[in-house]
This record gives sequence, C-alpha cells and structure tokens, in this order.
Amino acid sequence: MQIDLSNRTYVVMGVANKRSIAWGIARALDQAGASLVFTYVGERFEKTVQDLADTLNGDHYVLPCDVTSDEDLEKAFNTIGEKSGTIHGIAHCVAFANKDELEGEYLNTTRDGFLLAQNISAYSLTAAAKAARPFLADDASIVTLTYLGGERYVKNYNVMGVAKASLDASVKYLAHDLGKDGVRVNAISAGPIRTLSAKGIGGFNEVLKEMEEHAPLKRTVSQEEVGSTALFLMSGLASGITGEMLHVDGGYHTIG
Ligand code: N5H
Repeated sequence: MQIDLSNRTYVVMGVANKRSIAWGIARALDQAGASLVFTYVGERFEKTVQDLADTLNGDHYVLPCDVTSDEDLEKAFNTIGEKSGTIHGIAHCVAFANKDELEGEYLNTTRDGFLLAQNISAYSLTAAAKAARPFLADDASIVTLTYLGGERYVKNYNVMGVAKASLDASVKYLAHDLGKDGVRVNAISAGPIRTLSAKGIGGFNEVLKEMEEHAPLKRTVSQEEVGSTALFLMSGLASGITGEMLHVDGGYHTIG
C-alpha cells in the first residue's frame, strides 16, 4: 500500500545537516507528497536547512524557532497556522546536553546541565505540542526521537538518558491529553547513527561496533529506516498507535 500525504503539512524540527535523522524523516515525508515546514535554531543552520529543503520535490519553507522560548514557539506555530492552515504532524528531533556531561559519571551532572538537557530535550516536546494544538488536524501525528539510554543505563549517555526518560513519559501523558482530539503521539527509539549531534562524542564508535556484533540484525540502522518508520507513524496505517515507543535498532534493545 502506497502512503499518500499530499495536501498534508508536517513540521520537521531539528535538521542540522544532511546526516540528521530529521532529514531522513523529511525525505520520507517529501517522497510521500507531504508539504514540509522546517524549524531550526541559530543562524549557523539557516542556510544549510534552506539549501537542503530546496532539494525536495514538494512545497516547503523554513522558519527559526528556539524551543527554549515559549514566545518563539508560539510565533513559529502561529506563522505555520497562518501560512499552511492545518498541521498534520510534527517530527520533534531536538536534543541537547553539555558535551562535558556526556562522559564520566552521571553523578557529576550539574543542576544547570540537568535543567538544560531537560528543557531542550524533553520539555520542548510538550511546549511544541501546546503551541501547535490550535492548528493540529483531527488525525495529526506527533513523532519524537528517543534512545535506549532513557530505558536503561548506557555508558556516557548520562544526563541525556534521564532527559530521554522524561521525554518517554511525556509521550504517554501527551498521548492521553491529545488522544481526545484524535491526535497521536509516539516515539521512535533509533539505534546509533552517525549524526552531527553524535560527532566528537566519546565511545560512539564502540557503540556502533557493539550493534554490529550483537544486534539481532548484526548491523546498524540507517537514516532511511528511521525515516520510513516515521512515515508509517505519520500515516493512516498507524491510526491505532499512540503513546508507543517503536525501536528501530535492529532489535538491539531485546538483548540483555
Ligand atoms: C551512548 C551514547 C554516546 C554518548 C552520548 C551522546 C549523546 C548525544 C545526544 C546529545 C543531544 C548530543 C549533544 O548535545 C552534543 C552537543 O553537546 C554538542 N554538539 C552540538 O552542539 C551540535 C553542533 C548540534 C547539532 O547538536 C545538538 N544536539 O544540538 C549515545 C549514542 C550511542 C547515540 C546517540 C548519539 C544518541 C542521541 O541522543 O543522539
């Protein structure tokens, strides 16, 4: 069955470059005929995101949005509401933690570092859903990205693991609140993928190697595989799924 998202608008938050998982999701949605809106933070990413978006087939535009600002979120979603009318889905692909807190002992996490990771990586989903709510279609689908380190200890993931645990719980509470509007909220737990976010992070290569050796599929997963899963969750094929965490990790989470 072909997924057709023509005449539907999806907001993709968090493309940083062509390796971003968000970009894999955007390409999958574009191929299904969707209209796309990209949000980015920081002038540094504006041109990259605009240039990438311009390679797509379908309608698209790009907007700045700092997820730590309610005012910015409201402004961005009001603009999207005005320009596009209804929003049929949001791909929330945003996370941040101080690099020096992604190694060593979790115990050394600072209060500021903890709150920063929670603010950008977890609360931003709730804040975005709140700002988007007036414009969400009655079958809209929100998808966020999580990681195994929120479910169990993963070396070096530290403060980000605790933020993902908070994000995972947010998915369930938001699924409940928005479910009465017909809106679904789900998370994709992706296996490790070499993105800009992962760049320069200690131990990343070992995590990739561990996947190749021990995941049931004996390999890592691609940006495209996460993209096609997001496309499924955004489509009517997933109309009965909400509050779910779908692992796209070659089965790695099943091993103990
Ligand atoms: C167990 C691991 C490896 C260790 C932990 C990695 C955590 C990565 C997530 C966060 C979001 C990375 C991060 O915030 C890096 C920043 O401090 C510095 N980088 C940047 O500012 C770049 C320029 C921008 C684009 O990045 C962001 N985030 O804004 C986990 C890995 C095996 C899997 C993984 C890499 C998971 C994940 O959550 O991304």
